[in-house]
Amino acid sequence: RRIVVLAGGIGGARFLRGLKQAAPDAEITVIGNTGDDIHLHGLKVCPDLDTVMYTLGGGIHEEQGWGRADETYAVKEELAAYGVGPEWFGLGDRDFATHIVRTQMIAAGFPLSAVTEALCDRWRPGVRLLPMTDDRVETHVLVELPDGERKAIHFQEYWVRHRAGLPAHAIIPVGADSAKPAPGVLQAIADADVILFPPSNPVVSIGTILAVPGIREAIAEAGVPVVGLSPIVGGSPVRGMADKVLAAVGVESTAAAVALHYGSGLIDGWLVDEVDGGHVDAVEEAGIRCRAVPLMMSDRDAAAAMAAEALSLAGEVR
Ligand code: GDP
Ligand code: FO1
Ligand code: CA
Repeated sequence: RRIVVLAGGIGGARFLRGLKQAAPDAEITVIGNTGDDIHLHGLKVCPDLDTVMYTLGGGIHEEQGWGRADETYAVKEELAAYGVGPEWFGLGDRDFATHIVRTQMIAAGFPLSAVTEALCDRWRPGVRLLPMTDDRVETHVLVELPDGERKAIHFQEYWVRHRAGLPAHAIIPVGADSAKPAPGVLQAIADADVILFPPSNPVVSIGTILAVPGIREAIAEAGVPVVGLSPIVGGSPVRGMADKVLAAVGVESTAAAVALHYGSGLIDGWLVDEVDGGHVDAVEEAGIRCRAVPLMMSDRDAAAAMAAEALSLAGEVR
């Protein structure tokens, strides 16, 4: 069975770990968000691709959910001693090596998809990890500063530096409209038996992947079940500040509103958490098959049970 998963960082990675356990024989292709990517110290950093690669490859800092286990920050401290920031972004020593290899290969002419494959030769994530595009796409956020001025800042500055604490008026995936899906992306979608949207951020993770021309259309035309899982439980994100970016695109932070935001033209099935059982009817009325099941990825088994529910729902639609 061929499964395609659109993934951001933590929510996507932990779900994928469960999916691998629930469907050990499946051929899983992951289309990863690269809108979070940022250039720092001349290096290209791909937080979501790395989170998936490290989580599935056993190198992730488990509690933090991003970055490497057993990390140290000597390089960051030395840079700071030169007055070189940003001080608000924590690049660790072990992680730096990944960005050095990536940047070196890109400078040598390799596309990001080939670089990601090379990095995965070390980590062996057990899935085929494809960036959504080889082209440069950077999510920017139109924020309002305390003096009332509006300006667009990089998503990482909004998310990590300001903790999504500035009023956000728009989310702009800069470069997406002229980006092309990376090699293999459209083919994987066309060949899929099931397409899954893990409980990743609907706006800045899955929304950005869908903003690459051709990807949304390919999913709609694949003619296979598309099932998503809600990242919103009980009216709030399980982790992070997804409610802030949902508000910026005019979507309420409820499990039902996120399903309707994707819409019945895109998804056929939707899982909400048990506490959101009251939202099932609203989702079904919109033409999306919906079930309430436990959606907290407290451990690998819980994530695997969620993946099994998603595959079971996929078997019921279409
Ligand atoms: P990021 O790129 O690291 O922000 O990760 P993703 O975009 O893949 O996922 C972020 C989303 O995962 C957040 O909006 C969380 O609400 C959601 N999330 C994290 N852990 C869980 C969980 O255990 N259950 C559910 N349902 N959602 C989760
Ligand atoms: N998140 C933080 O909250 N603070 C950090 O200092 C930070 C550094 C960092 C370095 C590499 C990396 O791959 C991810 C990192 N993240 C950090 C997480 C990440 O940038 C964001 O949580 C996601 O991009 C949001 O989706
Ligand atoms: Ca992300």
